[in-house]
Amino acid sequence: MANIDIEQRGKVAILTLRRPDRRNALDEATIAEIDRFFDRPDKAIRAVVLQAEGPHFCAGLDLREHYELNRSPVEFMRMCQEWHRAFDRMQFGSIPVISALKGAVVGGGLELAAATHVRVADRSTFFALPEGQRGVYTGGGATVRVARIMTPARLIDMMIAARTYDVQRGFEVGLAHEIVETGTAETRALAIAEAAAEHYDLTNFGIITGIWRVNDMSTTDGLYAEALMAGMIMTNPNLRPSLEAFFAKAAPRLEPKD
Ligand code: 1HE
Repeated sequence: MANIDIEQRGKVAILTLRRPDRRNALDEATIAEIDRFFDRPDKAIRAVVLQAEGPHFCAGLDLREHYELNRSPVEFMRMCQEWHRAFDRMQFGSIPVISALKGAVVGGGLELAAATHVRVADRSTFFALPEGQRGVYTGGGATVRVARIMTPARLIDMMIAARTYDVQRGFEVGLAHEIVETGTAETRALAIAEAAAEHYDLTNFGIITGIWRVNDMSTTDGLYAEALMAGMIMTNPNLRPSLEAFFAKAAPRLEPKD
């Protein structure tokens, strides 16, 4: 792929956005590459790291391409649907995706990050939706995904009051799940991905495909769906060795850590 580098390391695929000259802005080709990867990932892949070249994670929609294509409303709406399809495949694809954030995570870059399941951010990270200031509008799912993470009220405030959140503020509202020293987000994301790749695949399936969907349902439907998923997972024969390790006090101890 031209815009995304894909490296497979055991059960983990490392996807690297590689348009640093444009601050990894998302053009049509990059979205198509993301879509293609998440449409049919290799069966051996059990977790993904999403990272970026250069000092910034992603500057959002490629504004130059947008300017040059001079899209009609329908063309732009179709483009948004392509973004939604690619990001949905990532969010609901049953494989954990760990993003390594740094520098700008803005506009469509924040929309991309919001479709990942674990967000590790180094201290250089900042989050913004400069849509109000630039007279543009989110089209890659922020009004749904980012709103759900940090509340619709904060999303509106961020866009109207043109706020840029530093990494600490982003962490406090759920945009980042962990803050690490500058330059180390990729290493930490890889460690999380390698551990997640060892989870039972059915458990990861339930976590990734189930939890957001259940939260779109009524209480009754959600609890029913949870019981169905739990019935599949909790009766899986693979669970028995894990419980036996716990009884033998051979399982990792739960203790507070990041
Ligand atoms: C770009 C883009 C881009 C940089 N599209 N080319 N997103 C934005 O409004 C963010 C726009 N970008 C920025 O605010 C800044 O570039 C950054 C804060 C991300 C980085 O600043 P800096 O000083 O490191 O870089 P720079 O000098 O601003 O940019 C370097 C080059 O990248 C420059 O090109 P050059 O030819 O002059 O070297 C920039 O033009 C280019 N560049 N960002 C195209 N986004 C589905 S809708 C989603 C809604 C949106 O995402 S709207 C976009 C929001």
